[in-house]
Amino acid sequence: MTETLNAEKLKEALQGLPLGRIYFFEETDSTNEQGLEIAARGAEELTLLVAERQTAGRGRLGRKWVTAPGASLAFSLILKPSKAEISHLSLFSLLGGLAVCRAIENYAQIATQVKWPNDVLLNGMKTAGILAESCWQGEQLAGVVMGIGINLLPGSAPPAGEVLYPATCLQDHTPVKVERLSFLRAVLAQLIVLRQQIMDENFIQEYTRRLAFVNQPVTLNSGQGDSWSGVVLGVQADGQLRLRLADGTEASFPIGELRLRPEG
Ligand code: BT5
Repeated sequence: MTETLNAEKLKEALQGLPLGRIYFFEETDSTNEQGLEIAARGAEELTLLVAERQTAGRGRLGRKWVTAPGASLAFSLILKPSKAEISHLSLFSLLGGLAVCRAIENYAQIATQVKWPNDVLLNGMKTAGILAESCWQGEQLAGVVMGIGINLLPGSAPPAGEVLYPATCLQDHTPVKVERLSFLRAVLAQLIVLRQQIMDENFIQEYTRRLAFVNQPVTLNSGQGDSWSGVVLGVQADGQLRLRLADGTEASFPIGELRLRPEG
């Protein structure tokens, strides 16, 4: 029996977290789309948008994100970075992935990995994806909309033919009974705590400890047909991925328009 979400249950489950306004949608196009609109109108810090169904859930580079009502979590959190945080904006992309990793580890006592920049893997399969989008008004950053989609319960991971990379759901990896609302609370609590550490050295170290494919060959593809192959060395302080290329040189790649694939 899947538990349905509603605004009251959400508010109750998230009580005590320092959130701004909470929006619940039975159905919407995309919580990120709605979040960008709300951010543009001037949102409260840590405004949360949660949807049971998304008709136009999106990933990076215009890709689609699939949400299974009753079994997934799809939400967006509006963060309003301070001046100091704005100089570390690229790390906001990594923040969501790391928060989901930590939440899974605490909730289910299992190991996680991040596929750069921010896909969360369980046993080599994708269980969560993050889409961080900035809302600019001229020179001013009105907010970062951190969209998170997580496959939690059976039936939430799309079948192999529908995804670019094997997908899984958390419940398939743990005997702990996964419950969507308590898991949502766990992720948000981690996000709020980790955000305070985003400018500490330890933040990128913690991320690197979970980095998938270290010392393994991967290919990075841009949306425009360029690709680079190399062995993963790690990530830099600003979140860029470091590869050793075939000619022996090292190169770093910014978070953004690149997609990583393991080779073989
Ligand atoms: C992501 O993009 O992984 C970011 C996904 C962010 C989704 C959240 S849900 C709440 C908020 N509102 C939104 O509209 N979006 C955010 P990317 O790395 O580009 O991966 C997209 C690819 O993942 C797709 O092309 C599919 O191959 C695959 N995919 C789609 N749905 C999936 C799922 N439920 N589980 C695993 N893989 C999936």
